[in-house]
Amino acid sequence: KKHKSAVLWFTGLSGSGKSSVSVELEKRLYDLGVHSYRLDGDNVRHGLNNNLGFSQEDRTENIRRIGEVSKLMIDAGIVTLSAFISPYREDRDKVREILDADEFIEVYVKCSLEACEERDPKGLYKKARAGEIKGFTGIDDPYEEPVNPEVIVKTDKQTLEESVQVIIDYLYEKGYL
Ligand code: GGZ
Repeated sequence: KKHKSAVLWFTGLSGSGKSSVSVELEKRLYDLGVHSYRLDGDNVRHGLNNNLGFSQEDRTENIRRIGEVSKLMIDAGIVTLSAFISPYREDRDKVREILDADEFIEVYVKCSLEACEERDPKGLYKKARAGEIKGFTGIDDPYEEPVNPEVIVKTDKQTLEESVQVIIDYLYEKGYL
């Protein structure tokens, strides 16, 4: 299947649905015969980036390395799905800058803090509120919303299927698929 490779850069709060949306999108791409690969905390923060924590410096370095890995994957012809909070606009923009203009598709996984906190799948918000985790994004650490993301999915207002379809539609409309 012919496609144009790029990175779909998912950004959003913890619990916003970055993983769920990217996992479901990965399945859809597989069914379309498109070679894709998902980068997330499980395969990056536990390996390549296992020396990094959650200070501003470490988050910045986390995103820089993931950007470089994404660039390599794109060069290998793979549609790359990167799902990290990536809370700093400047860090995301730097990834955009090392890629060709049409290789960086910023997908803002938008979800209110209230809804993320309500979901709290790992109990991390509860811990952050209790002061057991310091510097938790959205609680006592910043999240800078994208200004002009290529795609916005609203996971507190759409179903998972609807969110994925919005992205698939974008990819067809812009000629990636
Ligand atoms: C935010 C944290 C923190 C702090 C641990 N702040 O919901 P999760 O668990 O699975 O996703 C979060 C993940 C964030 O890692 P990223 O690599 O995406 O972050 S960044 O892009 O900012 O570098 C959360 C968990 O790690 N986690 N401590 N303090 N999220």
